[in-house]
Amino acid sequence: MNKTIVKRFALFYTIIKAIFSIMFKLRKNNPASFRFNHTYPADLYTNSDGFTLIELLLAIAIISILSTAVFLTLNPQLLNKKAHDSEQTQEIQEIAKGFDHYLINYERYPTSLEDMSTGIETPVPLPPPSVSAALGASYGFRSVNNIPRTWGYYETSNKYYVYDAACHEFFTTTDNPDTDSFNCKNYTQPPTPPAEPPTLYTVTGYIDVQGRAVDSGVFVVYTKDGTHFSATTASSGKYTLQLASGTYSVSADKELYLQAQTSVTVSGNKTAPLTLLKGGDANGNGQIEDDDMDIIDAIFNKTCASSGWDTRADVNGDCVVNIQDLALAGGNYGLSQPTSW
Ligand SMILES: [Ca+2]
Ligand SMILES: [Ca+2]
Repeated sequence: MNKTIVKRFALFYTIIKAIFSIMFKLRKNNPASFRFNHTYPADLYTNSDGFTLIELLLAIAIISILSTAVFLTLNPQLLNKKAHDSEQTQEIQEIAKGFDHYLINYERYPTSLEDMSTGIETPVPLPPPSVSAALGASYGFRSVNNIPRTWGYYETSNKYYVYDAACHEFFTTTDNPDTDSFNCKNYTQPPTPPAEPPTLYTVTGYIDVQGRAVDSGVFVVYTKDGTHFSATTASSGKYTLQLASGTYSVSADKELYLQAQTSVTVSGNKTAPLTLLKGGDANGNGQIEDDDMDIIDAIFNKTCASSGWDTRADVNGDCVVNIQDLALAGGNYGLSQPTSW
């Protein structure tokens, strides 16, 4: 029981005791002063074995006044509410212990009903269908004062404690969720530790550009999970990338050449397989056909200094369109991209 209440009862008892003590003394010293009517027969008020009627009435009146005062002071409604809040707080603390266990075991607070069911040492029972229906769903979104919240629940003493996963806040479904909400500041989700950076491996590869002594300018792209990693070849045709382990789809592109594709699995430092880019796609449409042959034919034997020069016809990039360009395109005639690696 509340200490203040005990003190008040003790005070109340002391006052009553003092009143009776005074009454006894007064009566003993001057019995006549406590008699209401001196015309009463002597045996009605001279009896010294007990109290007279007026004494009892006086005592009852004083007790009533004091009782009312004490009753009003104690305010049973407020006491009931305090007891109710105390009970809720105790239960919440029990739940909180469960959450602390969860934190210790999983290094985070639960964020869903499943988490709560599996993470708290005492399994959380599922609510009866009537409660599920009242709440709207087993868990999910619920509007509290038009504010949507995610929530779970915890059943105890036939009450359902709603757990707001968004701010890790508890409140009861039987009370006003806002006025009886419990501050969740002690349940702030710890920040997610930064992910360990993946180990990177050096991937080296070479691209051979058909018909050219210098193999630079090939755009190589490794793609995994929608993320692209690219490099451009040096004059030797070499490219280097730093990549995490995994399987990548790989493409190599160069103007006038057909795109080559393959896939490469990285699990350590490695050299990717060599490929040969096949040339002759003068019009850049991804296949080598009559149109490309016509573009080469149109300026056959011209150099890059000639009037009417067309870079598209110089497949091997040596500043002259001759039999070598025609042979490259002719040799690849009919191919289309992507070519195999
Ligand atoms: Ca073409
Ligand atoms: Ca050429």
